[in-house]
Amino acid sequence: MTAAATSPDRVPAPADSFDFKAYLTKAKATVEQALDAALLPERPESLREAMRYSLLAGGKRLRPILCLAACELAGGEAELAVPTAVALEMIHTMSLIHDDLPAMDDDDLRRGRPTNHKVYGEAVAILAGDALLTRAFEMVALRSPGVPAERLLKVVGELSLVAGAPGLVGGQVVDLESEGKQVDLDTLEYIHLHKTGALLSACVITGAMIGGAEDDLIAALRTYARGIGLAFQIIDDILDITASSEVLGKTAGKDLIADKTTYPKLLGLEESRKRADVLVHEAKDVLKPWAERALPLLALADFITSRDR
Ligand code: GRG
Repeated sequence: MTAAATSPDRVPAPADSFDFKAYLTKAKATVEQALDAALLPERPESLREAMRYSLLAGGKRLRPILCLAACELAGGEAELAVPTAVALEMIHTMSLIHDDLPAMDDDDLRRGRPTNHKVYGEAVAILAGDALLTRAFEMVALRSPGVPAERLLKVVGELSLVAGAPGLVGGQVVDLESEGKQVDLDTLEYIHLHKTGALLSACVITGAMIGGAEDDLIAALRTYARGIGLAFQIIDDILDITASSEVLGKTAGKDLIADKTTYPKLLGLEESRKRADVLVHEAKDVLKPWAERALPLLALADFITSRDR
Protein backbone atom coordinates (compact mmCIF):
# COMPACT_ATOMS: atom_id res chain seq x y z
CA MET A 1 0.00 0.00 0.00
CA THR A 2 1.48 3.33 -1.02
CA ALA A 3 0.70 6.72 0.46
CA ALA A 4 -1.40 7.48 -2.60
CA ALA A 5 -3.47 4.35 -2.04
CA THR A 6 -4.39 5.39 1.49
CA SER A 7 -8.16 5.63 1.85
CA PRO A 8 -9.37 8.95 3.32
CA ASP A 9 -11.22 7.34 6.22
CA ARG A 10 -7.93 5.89 7.50
CA VAL A 11 -5.85 9.07 7.38
CA PRO A 12 -4.58 9.72 10.92
CA ALA A 13 -4.64 13.05 12.74
CA PRO A 14 -2.15 15.78 11.75
CA ALA A 15 1.46 15.47 12.92
CA ASP A 16 1.26 18.08 15.65
CA SER A 17 -1.61 16.28 17.32
CA PHE A 18 0.12 12.88 17.32
CA ASP A 19 0.58 11.95 20.96
CA PHE A 20 3.47 9.49 20.96
CA LYS A 21 3.38 8.96 24.72
CA ALA A 22 -0.28 7.95 24.58
CA TYR A 23 0.41 5.78 21.51
CA LEU A 24 3.25 3.99 23.31
CA THR A 25 1.26 3.46 26.50
CA LYS A 26 -1.66 1.96 24.60
CA ALA A 27 0.49 -0.26 22.37
CA LYS A 28 2.51 -1.46 25.36
CA ALA A 29 -0.67 -2.36 27.26
CA THR A 30 -1.93 -4.35 24.24
CA VAL A 31 1.39 -6.20 24.05
CA GLU A 32 1.61 -6.93 27.79
CA GLN A 33 -1.91 -8.35 27.80
CA ALA A 34 -1.22 -10.55 24.77
CA LEU A 35 2.07 -11.80 26.21
CA ASP A 36 0.37 -12.71 29.47
CA ALA A 37 -2.32 -14.63 27.59
CA ALA A 38 0.13 -16.40 25.27
CA LEU A 39 1.52 -18.85 27.80
CA LEU A 40 -1.51 -20.73 29.08
CA PRO A 41 -1.28 -23.32 31.86
CA GLU A 42 0.42 -26.44 30.51
CA ARG A 43 2.72 -29.23 31.62
CA PRO A 44 5.41 -29.09 32.69
CA GLU A 45 4.53 -26.15 34.92
CA SER A 46 8.22 -25.64 35.78
CA LEU A 47 9.03 -24.92 32.12
CA ARG A 48 6.07 -22.57 31.76
CA GLU A 49 7.20 -20.71 34.88
CA ALA A 50 10.71 -20.24 33.49
CA MET A 51 9.29 -19.04 30.15
CA ARG A 52 6.94 -16.58 31.85
CA TYR A 53 9.66 -15.36 34.21
CA SER A 54 11.64 -13.86 31.34
CA LEU A 55 8.82 -13.09 28.91
CA LEU A 56 6.84 -11.08 31.47
CA ALA A 57 9.85 -9.35 33.06
CA GLY A 58 9.12 -5.98 31.49
CA GLY A 59 11.32 -4.46 28.85
CA LYS A 60 10.52 -1.70 26.44
CA ARG A 61 8.51 -3.98 24.10
CA LEU A 62 9.97 -2.05 21.21
CA ARG A 63 9.89 -5.01 18.81
CA PRO A 64 6.20 -5.90 19.10
CA ILE A 65 5.26 -2.22 18.98
CA LEU A 66 7.26 -1.77 15.75
CA CYS A 67 5.35 -4.73 14.30
CA LEU A 68 1.93 -3.31 15.18
CA ALA A 69 2.89 0.13 13.86
CA ALA A 70 4.12 -1.32 10.55
CA CYS A 71 0.92 -3.33 10.13
CA GLU A 72 -1.14 -0.16 10.50
CA LEU A 73 1.15 1.75 8.17
CA ALA A 74 0.47 -0.93 5.54
CA GLY A 75 -3.25 -0.44 6.00
CA GLY A 76 -3.99 -3.43 8.23
CA GLU A 77 -5.72 -3.63 11.59
CA ALA A 78 -3.06 -3.79 14.31
CA GLU A 79 -5.06 -6.50 16.08
CA LEU A 80 -4.30 -8.94 13.27
CA ALA A 81 -0.57 -8.57 13.93
CA VAL A 82 -0.76 -9.13 17.70
CA PRO A 83 0.16 -12.87 17.58
CA THR A 84 3.18 -12.06 15.40
CA ALA A 85 4.12 -9.18 17.72
CA VAL A 86 4.04 -11.68 20.59
CA ALA A 87 6.14 -14.10 18.54
CA LEU A 88 8.78 -11.40 17.97
CA GLU A 89 9.00 -10.65 21.69
CA MET A 90 9.31 -14.41 22.34
CA ILE A 91 12.24 -14.67 19.92
CA HIS A 92 13.83 -11.58 21.48
CA THR A 93 13.38 -12.99 25.00
CA MET A 94 14.81 -16.35 23.92
CA SER A 95 17.89 -14.56 22.57
CA LEU A 96 18.33 -12.66 25.85
CA ILE A 97 18.06 -15.86 27.92
CA HIS A 98 20.62 -17.63 25.74
CA ASP A 99 22.88 -14.57 25.50
CA ASP A 100 23.06 -14.39 29.32
CA LEU A 101 24.19 -18.02 29.70
CA PRO A 102 27.68 -18.72 31.07
CA ALA A 103 28.74 -20.12 27.68
CA MET A 104 27.82 -16.80 26.04
CA ASP A 105 27.84 -13.41 27.78
CA ASP A 106 27.64 -14.89 31.29
CA ASP A 107 25.41 -12.31 32.94
CA ASP A 108 23.55 -12.25 36.25
CA LEU A 109 21.16 -9.36 35.68
CA ARG A 110 18.52 -8.81 33.00
CA ARG A 111 15.53 -6.50 32.98
CA GLY A 112 16.30 -5.62 36.57
CA ARG A 113 16.17 -9.19 37.88
CA PRO A 114 18.43 -12.24 38.11
CA THR A 115 18.92 -13.89 34.73
CA ASN A 116 16.89 -16.98 33.85
CA HIS A 117 19.70 -19.48 34.45
CA LYS A 118 20.46 -17.93 37.85
CA VAL A 119 16.91 -18.74 38.94
CA TYR A 120 16.11 -21.97 37.10
CA GLY A 121 19.54 -23.41 36.28
CA GLU A 122 21.29 -23.62 32.93
CA ALA A 123 19.45 -26.64 31.55
CA VAL A 124 15.99 -25.18 32.12
CA ALA A 125 17.11 -21.76 30.85
CA ILE A 126 18.28 -23.31 27.57
CA LEU A 127 15.04 -25.26 27.28
CA ALA A 128 12.88 -22.24 28.17
CA GLY A 129 14.62 -20.37 25.34
CA ASP A 130 14.05 -23.27 22.95
CA ALA A 131 10.39 -23.45 23.94
CA LEU A 132 9.91 -19.70 23.43
CA LEU A 133 11.53 -19.88 20.00
CA THR A 134 9.31 -22.71 18.83
CA ARG A 135 6.22 -21.18 20.47
CA ALA A 136 6.89 -18.08 18.38
CA PHE A 137 6.35 -20.06 15.18
CA GLU A 138 3.23 -21.63 16.71
CA MET A 139 1.84 -18.13 17.41
CA VAL A 140 2.20 -17.20 13.75
CA ALA A 141 1.21 -20.45 12.07
CA LEU A 142 -1.54 -21.69 14.38
CA ARG A 143 -2.72 -18.74 16.46
CA SER A 144 -3.17 -15.88 14.01
CA PRO A 145 -6.88 -15.87 13.18
CA GLY A 146 -8.06 -13.68 10.32
CA VAL A 147 -4.72 -13.41 8.51
CA PRO A 148 -4.57 -14.98 5.02
CA ALA A 149 -2.41 -18.12 4.96
CA GLU A 150 -0.10 -16.80 2.25
CA ARG A 151 0.77 -13.78 4.41
CA LEU A 152 1.46 -16.04 7.40
CA LEU A 153 3.72 -18.20 5.25
CA LYS A 154 5.75 -15.11 4.32
CA VAL A 155 5.98 -14.17 8.01
CA VAL A 156 7.18 -17.67 8.95
CA GLY A 157 9.82 -17.43 6.20
CA GLU A 158 11.02 -14.04 7.43
CA LEU A 159 11.22 -15.22 11.04
CA SER A 160 13.09 -18.41 10.10
CA LEU A 161 15.75 -16.29 8.38
CA VAL A 162 16.24 -13.79 11.20
CA ALA A 163 16.30 -16.36 14.00
CA GLY A 164 18.84 -18.60 12.27
CA ALA A 165 22.31 -18.51 10.76
CA PRO A 166 21.54 -15.57 8.42
CA GLY A 167 20.42 -13.50 11.43
CA LEU A 168 20.69 -13.75 15.21
CA VAL A 169 22.77 -16.92 15.35
CA GLY A 170 25.25 -15.76 12.70
CA GLY A 171 25.66 -12.40 14.43
CA GLN A 172 26.16 -14.03 17.81
CA VAL A 173 28.81 -16.42 16.43
CA VAL A 174 30.84 -13.59 14.87
CA ASP A 175 30.45 -11.63 18.12
CA LEU A 176 31.81 -14.57 20.14
CA GLU A 177 34.65 -15.10 17.65
CA SER A 178 35.57 -11.43 17.93
CA GLU A 179 36.00 -11.47 21.71
CA GLY A 180 39.44 -10.27 22.78
CA LYS A 181 40.21 -9.09 19.25
CA GLN A 182 40.11 -5.63 17.73
CA VAL A 183 37.60 -5.75 14.90
CA ASP A 184 37.09 -3.17 12.17
CA LEU A 185 33.95 -1.14 11.56
CA ASP A 186 32.81 -3.52 8.83
CA THR A 187 32.87 -6.54 11.16
CA LEU A 188 31.24 -4.54 13.94
CA GLU A 189 28.42 -3.58 11.58
CA TYR A 190 28.05 -7.20 10.48
CA ILE A 191 27.64 -8.26 14.13
CA HIS A 192 25.09 -5.59 14.91
CA LEU A 193 23.10 -5.89 11.71
CA HIS A 194 22.71 -9.61 12.39
CA LYS A 195 22.62 -9.87 16.17
CA THR A 196 20.33 -6.89 16.73
CA GLY A 197 19.27 -5.38 13.40
CA ALA A 198 17.84 -8.52 11.81
CA LEU A 199 15.13 -8.96 14.44
CA LEU A 200 14.26 -5.26 14.47
CA SER A 201 13.93 -5.46 10.72
CA ALA A 202 11.71 -8.54 10.94
CA CYS A 203 9.40 -6.60 13.27
CA VAL A 204 8.49 -3.98 10.68
CA ILE A 205 8.63 -6.36 7.73
CA THR A 206 6.33 -8.99 9.26
CA GLY A 207 3.93 -6.33 10.52
CA ALA A 208 3.80 -4.83 7.04
CA MET A 209 3.32 -8.27 5.45
CA ILE A 210 0.31 -8.93 7.68
CA GLY A 211 -1.07 -5.51 6.76
CA GLY A 212 -0.78 -6.43 3.07
CA ALA A 213 2.06 -4.04 2.19
CA GLU A 214 3.15 -3.67 -1.40
CA ASP A 215 6.76 -4.05 -2.51
CA ASP A 216 7.62 -0.33 -2.32
CA LEU A 217 6.68 -0.15 1.34
CA ILE A 218 8.52 -3.38 2.16
CA ALA A 219 11.66 -2.00 0.45
CA ALA A 220 11.38 1.32 2.31
CA LEU A 221 10.92 -0.50 5.61
CA ARG A 222 14.03 -2.60 5.02
CA THR A 223 16.04 0.62 4.64
CA TYR A 224 14.30 2.17 7.65
CA ALA A 225 15.04 -0.92 9.74
CA ARG A 226 18.73 -1.02 8.77
CA GLY A 227 19.10 2.55 9.99
CA ILE A 228 17.23 2.13 13.25
CA GLY A 229 18.90 -1.25 13.87
CA LEU A 230 22.40 0.19 13.70
CA ALA A 231 21.39 3.33 15.59
CA PHE A 232 19.80 1.17 18.30
CA GLN A 233 23.06 -0.70 18.80
CA ILE A 234 25.20 2.45 18.77
CA ILE A 235 23.00 3.85 21.56
CA ASP A 236 23.29 0.51 23.37
CA ASP A 237 27.08 0.79 23.23
CA ILE A 238 26.93 4.39 24.48
CA LEU A 239 24.57 3.51 27.34
CA ASP A 240 26.88 0.68 28.38
CA ILE A 241 29.42 3.42 29.18
CA THR A 242 27.24 6.27 30.36
CA ALA A 243 24.31 4.64 32.21
CA SER A 244 24.13 2.72 35.48
CA SER A 245 23.13 -0.93 35.95
CA GLU A 246 20.14 0.28 38.01
CA VAL A 247 18.78 2.36 35.14
CA LEU A 248 19.63 -0.21 32.44
CA GLY A 249 18.33 -3.20 34.39
CA LYS A 250 21.38 -5.11 33.12
CA THR A 251 25.06 -4.99 34.00
CA ALA A 252 26.56 -1.72 32.78
CA GLY A 253 30.20 -1.36 31.71
CA LYS A 254 30.49 -4.93 30.43
CA ASP A 255 31.92 -3.91 27.06
CA LEU A 256 34.83 -2.10 28.70
CA ILE A 257 35.55 -4.98 31.08
CA ALA A 258 35.45 -7.50 28.21
CA ASP A 259 37.51 -5.09 26.07
CA LYS A 260 34.88 -5.41 23.34
CA THR A 261 35.06 -3.42 20.15
CA THR A 262 32.18 -0.97 20.22
CA TYR A 263 31.19 2.15 18.29
CA PRO A 264 32.42 4.49 21.05
CA LYS A 265 35.73 2.60 21.09
CA LEU A 266 36.17 2.93 17.32
CA LEU A 267 34.69 6.40 16.82
CA GLY A 268 34.53 8.06 20.24
CA LEU A 269 31.34 8.93 22.15
CA GLU A 270 30.48 12.14 20.33
CA GLU A 271 31.06 10.76 16.83
CA SER A 272 29.04 7.64 17.72
CA ARG A 273 26.07 9.75 18.80
CA LYS A 274 26.33 11.79 15.60
CA ARG A 275 26.35 8.59 13.58
CA ALA A 276 23.24 7.32 15.36
CA ASP A 277 21.50 10.65 14.67
CA VAL A 278 22.40 10.49 10.97
CA LEU A 279 21.20 6.88 10.69
CA VAL A 280 17.88 7.74 12.31
CA HIS A 281 17.49 10.79 10.10
CA GLU A 282 18.09 8.63 6.99
CA ALA A 283 15.74 5.95 8.27
CA LYS A 284 12.95 8.48 8.74
CA ASP A 285 13.58 10.03 5.35
CA VAL A 286 12.60 6.89 3.42
CA LEU A 287 9.15 6.89 5.01
CA LYS A 288 8.37 10.45 3.88
CA PRO A 289 6.09 9.31 1.01
CA TRP A 290 3.79 7.71 3.60
CA ALA A 291 3.41 11.06 5.35
CA GLU A 292 1.26 11.03 8.47
CA ARG A 293 0.56 7.31 8.34
CA ALA A 294 4.24 6.82 9.20
CA LEU A 295 4.13 9.01 12.34
CA PRO A 296 4.35 6.14 14.85
CA LEU A 297 7.40 4.65 13.09
CA LEU A 298 9.02 8.09 12.83
CA ALA A 299 8.48 8.67 16.54
CA LEU A 300 9.76 5.18 17.37
CA ALA A 301 12.95 5.95 15.42
CA ASP A 302 13.50 9.09 17.52
CA PHE A 303 12.73 7.13 20.67
CA ILE A 304 15.63 4.83 19.84
CA THR A 305 18.20 7.63 19.94
CA SER A 306 16.68 9.50 22.86
CA ARG A 307 16.24 6.50 25.16
CA ASP A 308 18.14 6.27 28.44
CA ARG A 309 17.84 2.48 28.94
C1 GRG B 1 19.29 -19.91 19.75
C2 GRG B 1 18.09 -19.24 17.61
C3 GRG B 1 18.99 -18.88 18.72
C4 GRG B 1 19.51 -17.64 18.79
C5 GRG B 1 20.30 -17.11 19.91
C6 GRG B 1 22.05 -15.63 21.81
C7 GRG B 1 21.80 -15.26 20.40
C8 GRG B 1 21.49 -16.34 19.43
C9 GRG B 1 21.84 -13.99 19.97
C10 GRG B 1 22.05 -12.84 20.85
C11 GRG B 1 21.15 -11.72 20.43
C12 GRG B 1 21.20 -10.57 21.38
C13 GRG B 1 21.03 -10.83 22.83
C14 GRG B 1 21.35 -9.33 20.89
C15 GRG B 1 21.35 -8.11 21.71
C16 GRG B 1 20.15 -7.32 21.36
C17 GRG B 1 19.88 -6.21 22.32
C18 GRG B 1 20.59 -4.93 22.13
C19 GRG B 1 19.03 -6.42 23.34
C20 GRG B 1 18.50 -5.40 24.23
O1 GRG B 1 17.25 -5.02 23.68
P1 GRG B 1 16.30 -4.00 24.41
O2 GRG B 1 17.11 -2.83 24.90
O3 GRG B 1 15.85 -4.84 25.69
O4 GRG B 1 15.15 -3.70 23.54
P2 GRG B 1 14.44 -4.88 26.44
O5 GRG B 1 14.76 -5.55 27.75
O6 GRG B 1 13.95 -3.46 26.60
O7 GRG B 1 13.53 -5.71 25.59
